[in-house]
Amino acid sequence: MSQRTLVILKPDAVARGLIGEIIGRIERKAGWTITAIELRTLDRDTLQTHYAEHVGRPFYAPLLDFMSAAPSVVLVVEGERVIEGLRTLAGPTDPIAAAPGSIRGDFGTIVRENLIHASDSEESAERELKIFFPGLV
Ligand code: RTP
Ligand code: MG
Repeated sequence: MSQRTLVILKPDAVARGLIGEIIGRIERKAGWTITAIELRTLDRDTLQTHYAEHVGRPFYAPLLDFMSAAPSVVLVVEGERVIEGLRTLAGPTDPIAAAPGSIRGDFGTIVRENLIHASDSEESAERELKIFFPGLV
């Protein structure tokens, strides 16, 4: 089943010079295509909408500070079961719990600065793609 997902290479990935490495891993996966890509500093309004599910959690304010402080790379990736596949490629939220071979497992440091966001379900992908790429049909 071909799907579309929203991926964000977070400010730590850009600052550490890891975007080529991460994009390379996505490109090497057979059958997946990057159909949009942009370097973008995310504003707080956009991030509040994106992270609405986390309002009130203790990590919410520092997460918004981190995500708005420097440029990210936002991408649309299309392909076979790409939503589940990108979550697998990223690894679990906490880099210490993430297995080597996953992006977070190989390069992650602390839980907030975990390099990559990928939509976690079809519903999230649909919602998030509209937030970051409203012109997409
Ligand atoms: P994401 O939404 O960024 O793809 O990551 P995720 O689903 O694996 O994690 P989620 O639970 O949705 O959390 C969103 C982001 O918030 C930061 N976070 N910090 N305890 C903490 O300090 C903490 N917990 C989460 C991470 O940047 C996480 O990716
Ligand atoms: Mg999430």
